[in-house]
Amino acid sequence: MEQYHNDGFLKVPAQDYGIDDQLKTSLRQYTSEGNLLNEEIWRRNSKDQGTLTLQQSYIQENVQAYINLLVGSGLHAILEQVTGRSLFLTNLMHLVTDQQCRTLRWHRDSYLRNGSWIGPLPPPLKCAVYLNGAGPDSSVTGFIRGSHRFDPKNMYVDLLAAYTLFPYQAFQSVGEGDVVIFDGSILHCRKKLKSDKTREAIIFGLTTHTNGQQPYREDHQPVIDAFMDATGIQ
Ligand SMILES: O=C(O)CCC(=O)C(=O)O
Repeated sequence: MEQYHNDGFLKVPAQDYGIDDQLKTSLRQYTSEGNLLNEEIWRRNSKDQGTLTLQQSYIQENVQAYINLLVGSGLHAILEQVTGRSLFLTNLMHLVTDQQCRTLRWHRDSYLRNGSWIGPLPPPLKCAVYLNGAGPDSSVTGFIRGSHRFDPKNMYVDLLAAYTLFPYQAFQSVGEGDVVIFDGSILHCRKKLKSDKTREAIIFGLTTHTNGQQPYREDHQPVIDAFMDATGIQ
């Protein structure tokens, strides 16, 4: 718990929660090469530097597998224990990063500028499940350790810090099914792929109050409903 609060991110190894081969197979049922080329199923998201993104209708078709991953596996309970907060699902993305994707530069999901908050408020908690592992050469999410505790409230100082604070940069290696949870107000990035191994990840967004789910309801209602049913929250 202390490490998460100090660093702003924490790795949870696959063996610490209940992900098994059956669940992995179910989650990867649309990831064949043929399907990845089918724009009905996977679409390149220009805002996310060309990352292949599974369309929401397929996430909804397989919603129980995603909820089993988050809730049934015990992962959600670990997230609450580590952060010391109640956490409510807002959205989820299933992403494949390949050679065509560009670098997603250093950014924070939520930050204060000129007295106004930009991005979700309160800042989200993100939970990335790396289905086929990742590392410094295969587009693992990178962080500036501890930067969630330091917001200079100035875009230029922030970016300068991100590109110069090398000792604080963290690009870890993660295995199949390993999870990294991170505070959405931390400086984070995703570098261009430098190997032939594509990266496949599911990223859950969570908030600390059910009010925070409101802006996501239009696009993610079935996923939010399934999460609320599985956790027994009214
Ligand atoms: O795909 C990644 O590793 C980065 C994701 C990201 O920036 C985010 O979820 O806010």
